[in-house]
Amino acid sequence: MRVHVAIIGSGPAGLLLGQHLTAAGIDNVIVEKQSRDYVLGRIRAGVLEDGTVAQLRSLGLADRIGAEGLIHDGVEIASNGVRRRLDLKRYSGGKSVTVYGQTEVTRDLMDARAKSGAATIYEADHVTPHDFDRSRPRLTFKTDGGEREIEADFIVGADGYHGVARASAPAAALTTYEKIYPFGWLGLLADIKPVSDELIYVHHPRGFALCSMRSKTRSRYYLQVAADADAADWTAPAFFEELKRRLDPEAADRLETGDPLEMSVAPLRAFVAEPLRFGRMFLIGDAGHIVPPTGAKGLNLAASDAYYLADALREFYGEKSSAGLDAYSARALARVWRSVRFSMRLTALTHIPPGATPFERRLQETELDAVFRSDAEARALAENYVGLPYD
Ligand code: RFL
Ligand code: PHB
Repeated sequence: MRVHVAIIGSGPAGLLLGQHLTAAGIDNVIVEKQSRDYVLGRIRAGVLEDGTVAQLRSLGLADRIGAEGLIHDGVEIASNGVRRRLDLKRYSGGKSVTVYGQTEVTRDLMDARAKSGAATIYEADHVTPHDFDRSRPRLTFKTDGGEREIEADFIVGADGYHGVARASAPAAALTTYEKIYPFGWLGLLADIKPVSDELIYVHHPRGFALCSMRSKTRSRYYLQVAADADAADWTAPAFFEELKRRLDPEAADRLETGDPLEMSVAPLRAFVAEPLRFGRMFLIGDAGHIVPPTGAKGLNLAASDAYYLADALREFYGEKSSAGLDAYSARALARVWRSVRFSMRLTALTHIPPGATPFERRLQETELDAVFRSDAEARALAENYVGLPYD
């Protein structure tokens, strides 16, 4: 098999890139380690920036997100027992975010891909990129049918943080930057009415909490827990009790409880690989970078990477110019670092690190209070939260 572009990974990054390429007449194949159902079963992001939604719309995926996505013009921030609303729309020059689950984005993209006839190979083992330092790279892998090989002009690693693409890059060509946080997030998904119409980010001496949602009847809640916490040590009643303790009395009173559909712990880390190109192999999404989830940026960065790389590949095939491909890594990384900055800052403002002193907590409260006292502070937060422009 020979294609223009072979993509490793059918998460949002790989699927979005695949749709852009198919729309431009650039043939591509996606090779994925897991099954379709496994990929769809992963509960992850929930908040989409305007730019991400605009991409989905431009690919003809406006219907379901238009009908089911929840447009949020603000978020609530609770600190020192007081919950206040940040008007995102007002402070970002009229932008909003859309609450629409990553599982739904993935499903829409998979359905569109199936309709377009573009190939996806699921349950591929030992996927390995070869010869991306030469003019004819290859992907090899194993399926039920035996050993397979795909020749391509380019390979794209959209295979997440633990993927094979970045791991295959020559060590001497790769620089990585990493911070691992000494805490994680315990997430719970349940079919209960969200405690508030908008998201609540909670700063509390017992630790950060986040009340998010997937729909008007499905809630997604998170608690800051120790880095080595095990979801199996938690029960749903214990989760809700702890969440109530971190919420203000009015929200705590309103909190509905219910049986969890999912409970899991996610570690918090920031990670950036530089560059995002190794010869004829490119990295997009979590394969190249991870941000702590506090800023809701991971999926949105996967989307901006996919957009930049699709742009560059269209230029390559359409105008026979490599300029876009040559610029891809720097262009994508500039936006990545800005989101790393924002996500780490919001994490530092809202989480209680082990051993934090009362002094540090009061300072966090004062910082969060400043958001509601200064238009400049409010604007800085809102502009980043709704999503920085694509340069
Ligand atoms: P994914 O989604 O990890 O997909 C990678 C795909 O590659 C496959 N794969 C392989 N395939 C073939 N061969 C191999 N050797 C392979 N190794 C891996 C995997 O099976 C998988 O299908 O990466 P992608 O596409 O880059 O997408 C990134 C996003 O998933 C991620 O950034 C977000 O989920 C992060 N994130 C959030 N982002 C947001 O923008 N907004 C949010 O509200 C938000 N909340 C979150 C989050 C991440 C979380 N966790 C669990 C870390 C909340 C949480 C709790
Ligand atoms: C989510 O709904 O999963 C979510 C929302 C906002 C975040 C992180 C995760 O900052």
